[in-house]
Amino acid sequence: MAYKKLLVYFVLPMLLAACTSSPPHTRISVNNAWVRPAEAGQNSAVYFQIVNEGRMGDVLVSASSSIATAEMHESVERENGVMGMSPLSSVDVPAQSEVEFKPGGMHIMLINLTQPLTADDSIPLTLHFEHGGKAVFEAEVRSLP
Ligand SMILES: [Cu+2]
Repeated sequence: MAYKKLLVYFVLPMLLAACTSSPPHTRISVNNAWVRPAEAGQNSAVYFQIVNEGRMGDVLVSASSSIATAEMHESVERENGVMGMSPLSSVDVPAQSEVEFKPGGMHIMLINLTQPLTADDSIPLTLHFEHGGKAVFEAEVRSLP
């Protein structure tokens, strides 16, 4: 009798937890993605917000695109006041937070586009996270400032 109670109260909940807690450590979504228009052979920049509604932080480790080389960049002001860009090796996305990629800040640089980006088109992009796997989304081509 005591053994059966133990099974119900301890072993079953543990089994259920093991089944339901598999992959999603993090709940990541990518919103409002847009990319600047550009000609084939040129570069462009992608902007978006990453929202992590999960209880665990995650780390953006890379980006990839089927139509260009994709790098994570941050715009920085150099000592002489000229704006430049630095590559980022990773970007922290803490639990319950929103991280914004925006003009003048972080962006995904698309280098040497294999096709032109024309207003109202959209292009696929993939972000790779340390824990949450990858997020695949579309960025709309927009000529915003
Ligand atoms: Cu850049």
